[in-house]
Amino acid sequence: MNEKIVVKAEPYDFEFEPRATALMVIDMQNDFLKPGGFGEFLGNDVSLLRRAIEPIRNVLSAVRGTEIKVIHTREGHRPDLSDCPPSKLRRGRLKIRIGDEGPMGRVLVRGQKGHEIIDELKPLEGEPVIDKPGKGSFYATDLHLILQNWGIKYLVITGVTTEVCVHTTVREANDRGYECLVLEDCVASYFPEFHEVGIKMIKAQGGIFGWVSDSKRFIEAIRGLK
Ligand code: TIU
Repeated sequence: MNEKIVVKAEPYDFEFEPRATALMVIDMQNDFLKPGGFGEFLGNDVSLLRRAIEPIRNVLSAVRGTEIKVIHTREGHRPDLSDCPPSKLRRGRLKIRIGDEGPMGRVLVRGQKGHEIIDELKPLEGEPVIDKPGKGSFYATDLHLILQNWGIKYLVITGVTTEVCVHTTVREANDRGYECLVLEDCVASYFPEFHEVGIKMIKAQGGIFGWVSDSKRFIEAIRGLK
């Protein structure tokens, strides 16, 4: 479908072509959402992120079967940690660090239980999963190449955490010319005040980084695509 769809959003309506749009689900991994993972070892209450799960599930089921593409990301490292900057390893003076053995296997290491996407949001066949060593989804990954090959111009952004991996990804995407729509109830932070301000920062100044809407308004807008 070449027609544009309009979603109610701030700072003003977001218009997009479904065939040039990808839904991104960022870092919905056990390591960030479950006790005994990296998020908890950083000193956080991981239960605060669970509020995003159901809205993301609803958006995924509305999008699957339409022309809108789905792409997932995971933050983590090679088992030999050769792609983990020493600064990231040292940061926080943690008792259990990246690469150490924890209740869900080695922390933030690819192939381990903690690194996997949570059961509720498992990717389907044909939905690429981007493994990223940093906070941004574009840094040191083939995300941009995949999006270019697909002809993507618009990104609908969900995942965790609002002010860390979501924000970094939105900033990277914005500088690369993508139009980003962040669904407020589909992103979450360990710090509710950072979430609130992070969302405000995206849509301030005429949408300096992009647009903000929510799962209900987005699902309403794409009703009829299937
Ligand atoms: N995915 C992501 O946001 N990684 C983080 O480390 N987030 C924190 O908020 N710590």
